[in-house]
Amino acid sequence: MTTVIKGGTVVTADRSYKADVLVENEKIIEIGENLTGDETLDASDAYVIPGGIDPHTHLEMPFMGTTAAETFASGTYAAAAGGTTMLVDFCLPGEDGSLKNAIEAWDRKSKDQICVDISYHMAITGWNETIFDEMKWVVDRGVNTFKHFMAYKGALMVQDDEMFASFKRCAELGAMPLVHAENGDVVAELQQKYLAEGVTGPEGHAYSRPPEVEGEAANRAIMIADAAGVPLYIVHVSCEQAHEAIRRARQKGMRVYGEPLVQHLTLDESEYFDKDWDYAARRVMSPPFRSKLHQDGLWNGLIAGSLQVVATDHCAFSTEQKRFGLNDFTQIPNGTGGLEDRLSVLWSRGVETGRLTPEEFVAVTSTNIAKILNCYPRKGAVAVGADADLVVWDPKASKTIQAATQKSIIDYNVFEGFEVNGLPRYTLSRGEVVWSAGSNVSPKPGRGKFIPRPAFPAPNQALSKWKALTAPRRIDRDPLNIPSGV
Ligand code: DUC
Ligand code: ZN
Ligand code: ZN
Ligand code: ZN
Repeated sequence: MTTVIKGGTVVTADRSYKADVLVENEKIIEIGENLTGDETLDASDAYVIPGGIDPHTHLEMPFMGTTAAETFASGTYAAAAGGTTMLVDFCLPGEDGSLKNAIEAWDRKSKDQICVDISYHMAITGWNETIFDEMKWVVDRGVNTFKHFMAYKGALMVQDDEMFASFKRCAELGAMPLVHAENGDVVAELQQKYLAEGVTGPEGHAYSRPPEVEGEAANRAIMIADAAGVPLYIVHVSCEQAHEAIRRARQKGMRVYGEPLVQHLTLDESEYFDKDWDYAARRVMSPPFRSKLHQDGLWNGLIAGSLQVVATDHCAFSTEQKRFGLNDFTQIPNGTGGLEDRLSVLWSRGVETGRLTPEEFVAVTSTNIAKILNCYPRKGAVAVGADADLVVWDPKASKTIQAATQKSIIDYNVFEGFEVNGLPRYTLSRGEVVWSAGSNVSPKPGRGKFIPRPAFPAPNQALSKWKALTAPRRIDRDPLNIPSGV
């Protein structure tokens, strides 16, 4: 069975051109003019883009005494409805601390529920020899990224020595560390200060996590990565202090990546002040929303290339769960959603406003992260041989975002009331239509696959030029040994 996507404009990270796209056996088999297939999908007046990749989600993750309410089933269906065909979810070790058990637990939870493809990042929340050993098992299992929380003191936070040890291990294994950059010690002290002053509401969350704590941690992580000789990916960059650290590091030849969230690009700190409690608490996430000045900086970073990826950190809690923190903002489960709306909000606020070109939109929502995470061009590409994860993107379709009509099972939406233009007409996951506007396609839970991402084929290079001259080169990996498939 072949499917042809007909009459559209293909948009890649490089260029746009009129072409039909032919799909068979989950892959793109031809791109050209006047193609025919057994089944035809109409792409006239629309763009054909690679399916969105959201590299930052927390589905059903146990966190802050509860569990994120978005399930693998609802989260992946919401993703498909919004044009996202792959998620990278954070796998968190349980009480036994085992990375292997954590991956197996995530497999068990996700396997029968996912309707688009997923991959994992593994969280490192402590340090010992078992973790050192298990990291190799994790990489061999197809997870080449390890996340480190520099905040959440007393829970997930790692110390600098632990982070340095883990970063060095990443370098050995051809893996890449990720960091949540906030100085957890300073945050913990500021939280106590505001509580002692009687600030108990959601605004205390924003006060206790100022941009300085993020900038300090970003700088520290960059320097530790440099010392360990490993690239670094900084998640949810929300402020100029962190952005500036990334910009400077990149300018010095360090391989450092920055990921702003669509929430930070479009919502600001006024969401926390003079609002009713539920409204503000639903928007409590870390880092908090910032001022317009920081927001402009993030947009500029996407344009300049100092920030490469737009994600969501989808970690969604119900209003009832948010109320655990009714008398104490430090107990409000941290997290917001965005999975379903990332593409349409970014298109409306980014492309329609003239800030981003359609090609840049494709780069920051799909292609760049596929390259950074080593799954390109299987994912993130409209190219012969790539997985047929494709979206027929209708730039004229519009809607008002409403929790009442979303696929996400959360009882609110932080973008409620946003008027957006640009919606998927069809979403295809490995050639299968998993979303079709106006008709009720519901993809089969469990049809999604786990996508292994092998260790980085090129040697991990020391970040600073000085060390690159003297550091031993990895010789156990052939840089031309490209993984099979595409
Ligand atoms: N920030 C959040 O808001 N939620 C999940 C984890 C995180 O770092
Ligand atoms: Zn050992
Ligand atoms: Zn985080
Ligand atoms: Zn996160």
